[in-house]
Amino acid sequence: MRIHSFVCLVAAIAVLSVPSITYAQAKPRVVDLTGNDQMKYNLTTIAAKPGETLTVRLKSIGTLPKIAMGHNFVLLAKGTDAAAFANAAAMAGATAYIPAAMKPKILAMTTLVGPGETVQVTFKVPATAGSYTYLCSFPGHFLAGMKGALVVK
Ligand SMILES: [Cu+2]
Repeated sequence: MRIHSFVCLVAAIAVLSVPSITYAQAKPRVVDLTGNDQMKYNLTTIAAKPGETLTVRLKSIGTLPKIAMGHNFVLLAKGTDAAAFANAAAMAGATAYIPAAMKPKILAMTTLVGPGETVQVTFKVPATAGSYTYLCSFPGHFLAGMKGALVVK
């Protein structure tokens, strides 16, 4: 019994003294995206490498309240009908303008931001080259041009 306790103690010390693990992987590349009261992003194209880890940081630089001028970043799977997504999103106020039925089409997304707020999402860029639409799903914003393309190559 005493030997068992001693072994446990040694094991516990061994676990506690393991240095914190450091990862060789580089930090995600950060892309700063803004949204304004004119329903526009500052970037309509984001270039990326296949499979890279990207952090999209979205800041609302407008002054209108979130309930009237919320913004988000929603990246859609290749081949998704962005207009249909935006239409469905406009009806999905109860779920912060994210249509539940179309969630499988979303590759990455942030929550909604209001004036001065910043949110971010970190995700793995698709391995397949091509153009992936991102948009703000707040009602009317896609139609007003709040969209862009993640160009993977
Ligand atoms: Cu918006």
